[in-house]
Amino acid sequence: HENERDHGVMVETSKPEVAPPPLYQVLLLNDDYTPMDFVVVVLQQFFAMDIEKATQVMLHVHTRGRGVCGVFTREVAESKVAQVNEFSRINQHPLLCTMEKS
Ligand code: NFA
Repeated sequence: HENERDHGVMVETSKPEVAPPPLYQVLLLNDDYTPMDFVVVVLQQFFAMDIEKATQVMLHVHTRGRGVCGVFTREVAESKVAQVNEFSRINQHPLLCTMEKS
């Protein structure tokens, strides 16, 4: 009876540790038609950037052709890409959002 006091609450476990999930960069691609102000709104609304960071990233995409908006797990990255592309289509802009393994 001295040895029957285990209440079964596991306080801590040890190895093997779980692997971290693969990460994906979400990118915006430049085009000749999407207004700069619209790209800034996308970066603020979908990637939680303030206006200064959003403007900086927009200008990077504009001058370099593409740029990273954020790095996420696959499901979150897929959701960002789908939401941004739908928002661009609804507003009749050709802006493209894509993702690649980081
Ligand atoms: N190149 C677009 C313009 O001159 C602006 C833009 C920036 C578009 C970043 C797409 C991405 N209006």
